[in-house]
Amino acid sequence: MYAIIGTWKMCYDGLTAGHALLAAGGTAADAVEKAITMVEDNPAYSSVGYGGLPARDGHVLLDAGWMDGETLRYGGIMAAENIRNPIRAARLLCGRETNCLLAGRGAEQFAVSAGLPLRDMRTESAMARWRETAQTFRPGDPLTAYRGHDTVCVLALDGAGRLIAGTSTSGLFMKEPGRVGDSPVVGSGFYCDGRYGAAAATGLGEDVMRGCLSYEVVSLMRRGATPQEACEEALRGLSSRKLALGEDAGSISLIALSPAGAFGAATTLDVFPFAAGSPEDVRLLAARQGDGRMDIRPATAEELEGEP
Ligand code: SD4
Repeated sequence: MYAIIGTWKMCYDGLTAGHALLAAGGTAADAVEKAITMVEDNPAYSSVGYGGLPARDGHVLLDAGWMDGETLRYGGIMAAENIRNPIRAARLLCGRETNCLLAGRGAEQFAVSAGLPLRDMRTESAMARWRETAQTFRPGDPLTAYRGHDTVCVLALDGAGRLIAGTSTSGLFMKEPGRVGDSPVVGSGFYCDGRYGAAAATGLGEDVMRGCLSYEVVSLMRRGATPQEACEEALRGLSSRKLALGEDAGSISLIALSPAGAFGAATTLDVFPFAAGSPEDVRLLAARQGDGRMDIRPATAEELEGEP
């Protein structure tokens, strides 16, 4: 058995390439790295890697995380610049006993010392958008996890039964320099325990971290929930608490994968597209608000319109 699942339509090509690696007997780690680097390298995606939208000061600040379900070790970089493939840095940092989560300058120095390629991550179109927005942006303006600004999260299970979780993002457009979202934060943006499953989150990181949502999903799976039940229950838990506090449910989507290759997804949005691959095929699906439960079916062309 092998399986792979990733967030948003933008992961589809990478997920297909990762799926081919798994089908050929490759490792979950190589499949996750392949899928995410393809998104990072594509300047068409304005929320991940090259072409990512900048922070308020015009710098593209990258967050990425990685976790190995066999060892429970993780790695990550946060608020780092000029690393062509943040996910490769996160993967290399996973396995260290200490110094496995590096911020800013330290992350960049690590990438150089590891021989990872550097790149100026600013594209003309991202900088044009930044210049235009910067004219009217005020420091108190709210940041939102709007459409088109989404984290790529990939979870994979290989034929040897190994589970891996990876995430990569340039965070929120116009974030404050130094702001870190959930994506490199273990337990919030991602979590992976080979005995119970893997989970990852996309959406407003500040909200995701309030519920340590990825850990919560895996913890529910440890207590017997299916990945689908776990995603829905974890999201319901945080949403109802937020509603009780007089807030709205916010913008959060979750994915999960079990050690048997079953997957789940849940969202507070109307529609959350994602891709999932099993030995049969790779499919573009969507989670939607159903009748008390999530409705998971193939994504329609209409639902995918305008999606990254
Ligand atoms: C963050 N979780 O930096 C990321 C952004 C995201 O959909 O996933 N947006 O908070």
